[in-house]
Parts: sequence; C-alpha cells; structure tokens
Amino acid sequence: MVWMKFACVLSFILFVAHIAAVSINHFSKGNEHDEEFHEQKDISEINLAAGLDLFQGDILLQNSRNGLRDPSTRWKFPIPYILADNLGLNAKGAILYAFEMFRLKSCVDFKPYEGESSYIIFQRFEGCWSEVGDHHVGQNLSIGQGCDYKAIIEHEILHALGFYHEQSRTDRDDYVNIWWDEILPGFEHNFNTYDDTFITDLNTPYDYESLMHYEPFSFNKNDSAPTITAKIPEFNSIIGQRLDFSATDLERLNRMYNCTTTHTLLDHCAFEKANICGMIQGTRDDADWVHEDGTQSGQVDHTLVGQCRGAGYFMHFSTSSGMAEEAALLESRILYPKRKQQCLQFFYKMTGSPSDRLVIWVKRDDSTGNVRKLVKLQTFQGDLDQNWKIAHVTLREEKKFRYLFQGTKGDPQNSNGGIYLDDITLTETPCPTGVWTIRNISQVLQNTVPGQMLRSPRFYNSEGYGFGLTLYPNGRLNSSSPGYLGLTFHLYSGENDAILEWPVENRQAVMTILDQEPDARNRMSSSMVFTTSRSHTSSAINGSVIWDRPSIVGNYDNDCGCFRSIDWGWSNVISHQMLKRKSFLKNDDLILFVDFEDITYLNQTEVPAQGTRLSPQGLVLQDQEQQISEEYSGKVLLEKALPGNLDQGQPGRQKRSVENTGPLEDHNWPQYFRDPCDPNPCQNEGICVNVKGMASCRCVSSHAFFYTGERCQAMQVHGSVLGLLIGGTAGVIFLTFTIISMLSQRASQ
Ligand SMILES: *[C@@H]1O[C@H](CO)[C@@H](O)[C@H](O)[C@H]1NC(C)=O
Ligand SMILES: *[C@@H]1O[C@H](CO)[C@@H](O)[C@H](O)[C@H]1NC(C)=O
Ligand SMILES: *[C@@H]1O[C@H](CO)[C@@H](O)[C@H](O)[C@H]1NC(C)=O
Ligand SMILES: *[C@@H]1O[C@H](CO)[C@@H](O)[C@H](O)[C@H]1NC(C)=O
Ligand SMILES: *[C@@H]1O[C@H](CO)[C@@H](O)[C@H](O)[C@H]1NC(C)=O
Ligand SMILES: *[C@@H]1O[C@H](CO)[C@@H](O)[C@H](O)[C@H]1NC(C)=O
Ligand SMILES: *[C@@H]1O[C@H](CO)[C@@H](O)[C@H](O)[C@H]1NC(C)=O
Ligand SMILES: [Ca+2]
Ligand SMILES: [Ca+2]
Ligand SMILES: [Zn+2]
Repeated sequence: MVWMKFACVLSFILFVAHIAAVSINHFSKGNEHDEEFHEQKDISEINLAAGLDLFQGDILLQNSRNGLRDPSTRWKFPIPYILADNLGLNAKGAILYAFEMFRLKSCVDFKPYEGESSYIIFQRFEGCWSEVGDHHVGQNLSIGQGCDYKAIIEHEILHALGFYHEQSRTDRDDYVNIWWDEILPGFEHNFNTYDDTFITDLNTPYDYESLMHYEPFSFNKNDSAPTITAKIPEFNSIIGQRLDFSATDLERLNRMYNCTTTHTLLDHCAFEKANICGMIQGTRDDADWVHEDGTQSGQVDHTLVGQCRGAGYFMHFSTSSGMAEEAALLESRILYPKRKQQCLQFFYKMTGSPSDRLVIWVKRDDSTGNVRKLVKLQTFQGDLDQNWKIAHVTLREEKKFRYLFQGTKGDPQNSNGGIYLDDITLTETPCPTGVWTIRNISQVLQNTVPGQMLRSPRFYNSEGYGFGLTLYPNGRLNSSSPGYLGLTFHLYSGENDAILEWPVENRQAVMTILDQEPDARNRMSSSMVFTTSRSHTSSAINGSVIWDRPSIVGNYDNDCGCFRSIDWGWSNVISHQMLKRKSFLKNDDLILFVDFEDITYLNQTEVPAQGTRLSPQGLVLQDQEQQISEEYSGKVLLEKALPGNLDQGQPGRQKRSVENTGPLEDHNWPQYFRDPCDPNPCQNEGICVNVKGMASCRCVSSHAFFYTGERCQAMQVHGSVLGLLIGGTAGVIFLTFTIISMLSQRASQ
C-alpha cells in the first residue's frame, strides 16, 4: 500500500503509461441521471435540423466557379485563418486539433491571418458548411452547433481545399446505388454527379472509406431506409465514416497540392526493410541489435502481428547470453526539428530478465556542429509482462539531433529472452497525458453486455486535476446503437483538490481510441473532444455544475477509493465492425489516450479582417465606422478583380516583430494618426489589433505550445508536456515502483 501511495504522489508530475488489468464492473446503480451522453450526428443531419438547404448538403456556392479542376482555386500554404469569437471555446480547440491532423498527414499548413487577401474565417453560423477552393477574397467556413468534431472539421476543410463529395464523382453509379424514392422531396440535388470536365478524381479509385462520402441515411425521409448503399455490401457500414482521412483522401490531397513531406512527422520505422530506416548500430558498445522476423525467434512483430511470411520484422537484442551490463546501441539518423518538442512513440517488449533495461537517449549538437552530446531521457525496466507495450518519451530538441535506444543485459544467467522494438513514430506534437491499454479486448467485447463498463486508472493533468475514462464495450444500457463502443470522461478527486480552482472550466478533454497502424499518417483514430463549462449542470446533483469538486458533487467510488463525477461522453463512438476492420484491436489490445488541458487562452482569437484597419481610430465616429469599413471592403473586392493592382493605397499588414519590449508609444506620430500596430509590437508572430487606439496582441498557438503575455513574449508549452519536463529521470523511479507494486500484488494473490 505504501508503494501505491507513493506512486500516486509521483504520478502528479509524471506522464505515465498506465496499463490496467481488465476488471469489469457491473452497472449496479443504473442511475441514468448520472451520465450525460451525446451522439455525434452527421453533417447532413445537423444542417437539415438547422433548416439549411445548401448545395450538396454542406457546400456554399458563391458562383458557378469550378472547384477541383481549376488551378486558380488552389491554396497557397500556409492558409491564413481567423477563429471568430462567436465560435465556442470547444470549437476553437477542435479546429486547432484538426489543423494538427493536416500538419501530421499532409503538407497543408495554417497560420493566423495577417491581412492576406485569401483566408478562411471559421465562424459559428447554423450548421457545418464550406465553400470549395480558394476564392481569393476571404471566405467563411461554418462550424455550427454540433459540428465541433475532429472529422467534421476535417471534412469541411477538405471542401475548402477543393474537394467535392465522393459520391458526386462522375463514375459513382458504378459503385453505389442511390435510392431516389427514399430521398426527402426537394433534396434530390444533393445526390447530383459532376462531369469530369468539372471535377477530377486525380486518378484514384472510388473510395468507400473517404471522409468525403455521405453516410447511408443522408437526406432520407424514412428513418430506417437508406438513400445510398454500396454495390459491395461490405462497405455499407464503412461509407460515411467520420474517423479521419482515408488513405485515398490523403493520396488525393497530396496529389492536388504536390505534397512531398508533412510538417510534424519527423521519423517513423516499422523495421520492415533491411535498411532499418537509416538507423545505425553503435560501434563502441558490446553487441548489435538484430533485424529479425518472427520465424527466427518465435516472436511475432507488432507491425503485422505475424500475419505474413517473409515480413514482420523488428529489432531484437538478446539478453540471454554474455555478461551482465553488456549493451547495444541503435541510433537514428540525424533529424532536423522545426518545433521545440517532440514525442517519440514506440512499441516494445522485454521477455528476458526483470533487470534488463531499455534506455532512451538523445544526441545533441555539441555547438561545434557535431551531433554527439548525449542526454539520457528515460529508462524502461524489464518486467514479467511479455506483451508488446506502447511507450511515449517527450523530447525537447530545437536543433539537429539523433535519438538512441540502448539495450542493456541485466542478468544473462536468468534470462531466456531479450528486448524487442517495433513501430517507432517520432512526431513534433505533445505526448498524450493518459494512456490506457485494455488487454484481451476481444474477450471483453464478447463477454460484456450493454451497460457494463470498464474504468481507467486515475490520471493527473499538468495542473493536478484527477480524471479518468469509462469504456462501455457494448454501449450503454438501452443504447440506440448496439454494436458500438461508448466512451465517457469523468473527474476523480485527487490529492491536489484542496488548492485547485473549482469548478474546473474551459479545460478541453481529448479522448482518442488509437488505430495502431504503424504509419501515423494512415491511422484513422477516433477522437472526441469537449470542453468543460459552467453551463454543464445536472439535475442529479441539484443543478450543480458537473465539473465542481468531485468530493462535493461526485459519488464515492470503492474501486478508486475516491470520488468520481458524472460521466460525460458518447454512446456511439465507434462500431465494433470498424474496430475490427482497422488496426484498433491489434495484439488484442485497445489503446486509449486522454488529455485534459486548459484552453482559456483561446477566448479571444478574432482579428478584424482587412479593411476595417485603414480608417484611423479616433477620427471616425462610432456610427460612421461601420459604413466606412463596408465601403472599403467593397473597394477591396473591386481591386482584387484587377490583377496587379492589389496593394495600391493599402499600407498592408506587415509581419514585423520588435525584439525589445520598450514602450508601445511612438512619439513621432500625432495621436490620432498613430497606428499602434505599426511597427507590430507583438512578438513571436503575434497579430496586432488596434483596440480603441491601443495595441492588443493576439498570440499564436498550436496544439503543442502557445504564447501569452501582453506582447506574446512568453511561450507556454501545453501542460501534458510540462509534466514530463519535471519528470525526467524520476520516471525511472516511478516505473520501478509500479513494477514492484505490481509484482507484490501478484505475489500476494
Ligand atoms: C488475457 O487472456 C489470457 C488467455 O486467455 C490470460 O492468460 C490473461 O491472463 C488475460 N489477461 C488479462 C489482463 O486479463
Ligand atoms: C461571411 O459571413 C458574414 C456574415 O454573414 C458576411 O457578412 C460576410 O460577407 C461573409 N464573408 C464572405 C467572404 O462571404
Ligand atoms: C420505412 O422503411 C421500412 C423499412 O424499409 C418500412 O418497413 C416502412 O414501411 C417504411 N415506412 C414508411 C412510412 O414508409
Ligand atoms: C503541382 O505540380 C504541377 C506540375 O509540376 C504543377 O502544374 C501544379 O501547378 C502544381 N500544383 C500546385 C498546387 O502547386
Ligand atoms: C431500459 O429499458 C427498459 C425497458 O424498456 C426499462 O424498463 C428500463 O428502465 C430502461 N433502463 C434505463 C436505465 O433506462
Ligand atoms: C440535493 O438536494 C436534496 C434535497 O435537498 C439533498 O437530499 C441531496 O443531498 C442534494 N444532493 C446534492 C448532490 O447536493
Ligand atoms: C472571454 O472574453 C469575454 C469578453 O472579453 C469575457 O466576457 C469572458 O468572461 C471571457 N471568458 C472567460 C472564460 O474568460
Ligand atoms: Ca553495436
Ligand atoms: Ca515491424
Ligand atoms: Zn460535405
């Protein structure tokens, strides 16, 4: 018990991959009021409910301009964006999250708007919709109520990038049946096809799995009759998937925009090829890692889990012979980071002695241009668990570096195995805060009934809030969607509660069910996001805010020996069919990630679009201001129509940043003509906004870090990363303690 207590204390400052043994709790109380369940509706349903009748459901047509074929509608990257302040905080966070998916998987990039002529303003109108292609005047993209999901936002951005719906392809009748009699009268136009002079398939086959495909029940008049079905019936449960981009979606995106690289994927290796992705063996160590496939050692790999002959390679370091403390190093090639932090994810297993060690290092530039300064990051100790396990290590490299795996033999006399490595992914994104692995998932899916649930261990975010997940393997009791996983989030009481702020609002929970595809670009993981708010109240707790202190509004939970708040989540996150079709159940493990971070800094993100800026503040009376800016924007449109005449008469917003943080006043200008934003006093590419003659900075943020302060002078890393920073070598101690406590639990059983 002492160990466990110690582990809890440490886990506050550490990111830890928890591996929970499967225990199934029966849904004993059955109190429906203890849960807030939501359903993700699809785009056509949301827009119909909003009374919208757009071109093809969610496409706003400004004019009859071509989308796909016309090269003038291609965007230049990065795409300038504005997040309007009528968007909810959650929608803003979800949009930034969707941007990160584009950056991970394609060459599409986004930047805060700075007066460019082409940009996207994300706004909250009714419904979810976008225009197709770049119209060069700035365009609206609506993320309305119910649209703040990763996949829906990705779908709308794909429209903006120039893509129509999959089933509007010229050749779609070869692949799907349209049931015209079942379509809502007047909505048949949503199922039109387009001539191949208008759209192009970019020489890719019809893709049932596309994020741009309608779901079967789109625009139907009878709830139980589909309007669109696949000619290959197997795909009826696939069309309309809203997980993530399909492989073909990405192929098309990459072809249309000539993408050759992505922004945040630095390295990945499944060790399937003999060149082992350019990794190199250490030469001054005692041994080498061996590139093996399953037939040599009787172990299956993680990439293909032993499914194929002549494939399924991994790296192996045997610890069963030789001397204790003999080591082998495996080094990556030199990598060039663009951001300031990275997450190294890999799968490993240690089948030898519990005293074997796997140590992760980086080699940095020693300031002479040579990458050779070694820094130890984290140690993984052997254990009795012979399964492949997922691991995450945070790196904070700003210059070129290598990462290294060091295997060390602990006790060769008592080892008959070794250390195995496979499926490495290095991204420039934060590592997840909570990692929950559920073993024997096929048994769990088979042996649970609706309403039965599994609860994750308690995780702590960087601020110290305790939280966890609940998985309903077969959905909840009386679920309207059988054959689906349900997933909810809750707070747990924790040791820091007395000093924390309650209720905990404006924290975004991101829950991800991991698709264990080796290549992160092809992962179609399911992610759900929501943001805690004071408006989330429940009658079950007398109308109190759900996110208040768990010991006040929660129930006592015997399993954790702590208080647990009401469950908040979704009853139909992903179908069992989809879990089996993709690599969600690899190794019979289901892996979930969860983050819970403060996004209050996104409260004010809107910057005025070009035009309002020309009229000097103070000279314009309040009621005239609107008029002038409207006239001006009319003029901008006219000017845009005349090529080569774009910037005349406009000062243009220049990207300048002042290094020192001297006074904002510029005494050379009369008060009224002085533009407080010229030169831009905001640092770190912050956008300056003239608020009543005063400069106000809007700071750049990404999912990995953000800037704060009056002049955006301070960079903050998202909490999940901070934890690790403090963690460092203490992680080793913690892992050791958990292992000891696991061992002692086993021993006492
Ligand atoms: C998973 O199933 C195997 C075989 O049925 C069993 O030996 C093992 O203990 C199970 N693991 C867990 C975590 O329940
Ligand atoms: C965006 O929507 C607003 C509000 O309806 C409208 O005034 C504006 O003209 C739209 N912008 C574009 C570029 O269509
Ligand atoms: C709706 O569809 C179902 C199944 O196809 C059918 O049995 C039912 O009669 C239809 N209802 C109406 C009102 O058309
Ligand atoms: C992609 O490359 C082709 C051929 O070089 C070129 O014609 C086209 O304009 C490029 N497209 C973009 C979006 O850069
Ligand atoms: C589930 O449905 C049954 C029968 O329709 C009903 O008696 C029961 O109260 C429902 N349970 C919950 C938790 O809603
Ligand atoms: C809600 O109010 C009832 C009646 O006043 C009280 O018995 C109950 O304890 C309250 N519950 C909570 C969670 O405050
Ligand atoms: C967000 O900004 C608005 C306007 O300044 C303010 O009224 C509101 O309280 C802020 N919300 C939060 C959560 O800080
Ligand atoms: Ca070696
Ligand atoms: Ca492999
Ligand atoms: Zn659409």
